[in-house]
Amino acid sequence: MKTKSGFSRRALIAIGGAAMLVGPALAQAQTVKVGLILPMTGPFASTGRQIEAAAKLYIAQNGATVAGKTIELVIKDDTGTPDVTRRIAQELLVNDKVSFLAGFGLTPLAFAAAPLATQSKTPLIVMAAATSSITEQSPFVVRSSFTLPQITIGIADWASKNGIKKAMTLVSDYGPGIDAEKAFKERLTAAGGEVVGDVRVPLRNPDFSPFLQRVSDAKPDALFVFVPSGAGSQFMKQFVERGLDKSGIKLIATGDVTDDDIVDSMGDVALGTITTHHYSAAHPSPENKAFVEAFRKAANTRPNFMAVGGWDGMHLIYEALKKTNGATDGTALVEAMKGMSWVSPRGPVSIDPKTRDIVQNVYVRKVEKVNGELYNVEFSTFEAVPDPVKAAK
Ligand code: VNL
Repeated sequence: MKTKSGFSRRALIAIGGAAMLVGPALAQAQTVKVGLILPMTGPFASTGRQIEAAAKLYIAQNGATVAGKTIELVIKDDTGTPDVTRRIAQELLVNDKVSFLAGFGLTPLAFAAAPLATQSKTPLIVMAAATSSITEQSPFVVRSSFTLPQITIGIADWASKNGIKKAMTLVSDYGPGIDAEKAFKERLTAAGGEVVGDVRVPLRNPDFSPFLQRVSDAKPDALFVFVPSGAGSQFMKQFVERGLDKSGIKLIATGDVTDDDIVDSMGDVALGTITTHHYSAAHPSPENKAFVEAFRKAANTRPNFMAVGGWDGMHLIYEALKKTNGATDGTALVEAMKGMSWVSPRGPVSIDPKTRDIVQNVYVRKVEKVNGELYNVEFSTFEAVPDPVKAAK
């Protein structure tokens, strides 16, 4: 029996059935999932909040569709615990079938997930963690944050050019701190300076005061500090409690210490602190002004360097998908990211095709008051700096 359309009823039922089978499969293929694993609770929750807000803002501003695919963020809280990161990454790969793993607030978390990226051939975008060796843990790791050696050599250069002969170092006792300590020491020593004392403090709940007493007694020209994003407030409080702000010992640091998220709440004791870093909310470019304004509207706070890592990580994902015409083969996506360059809110950046690390400007900054708020005001630039550890290999 023929229907009005000329097809037999049976044929129509067959076509309908096929459409029902193909329909959901097609709809699913149109969605590309990004598994965003972040510390949303615990001591590093500010990192998670900043990256989440930036990734959502990127999608809001650029649209959820790229190369015919709909981007869907699947956000998971790893609480900053490596075992949790690994389990979540596994679930995202197996159950959610994500095409990208992204986030990674701290070095041990990136290390925990990297083997899974290799096994599953999934791009893993490191938006925060900054130990040099992370990109060597898997050929599928691409980094949109920075490395500690990359930003530390600049402050060592600034120190030796500004009359600092004897310095002490204070770092968190894990990957990025050890990277920072080594880079600072090597660079200052090569320029004829000397590190006369070094200390490593625990990552969690550090008590800086016993060490700060030693610094006060030794009276070096400068104290160089690295602590991760968020921990700078506690450091600055104890620095003042020990009277070190009035000791004549110059405080120099990586920009992690005077993080935009907390610098204003540190108060005037932070004024004059010299740091080097790849991002300041006060970076004077039109791209950054637009970014800061939109971020403030969306998240009701100032973006910090974690936010910019999240923003540029999403940019990498979008641009790689454009290059593959929406194909989600992991190897092709990583290849597409290699050598990519763009203008970030932080300034011009590119992905080193050999190391998959980000090449970027490193700025020397001073904490100053701008319109009544404390900011890291940039006053000189080292251009297009690669990760120096891998550049030397
Ligand atoms: C790391 C490096 C984490 C720098 C940070 O903040 C940071 C890391 C949470 O690699 O663990 O500012």
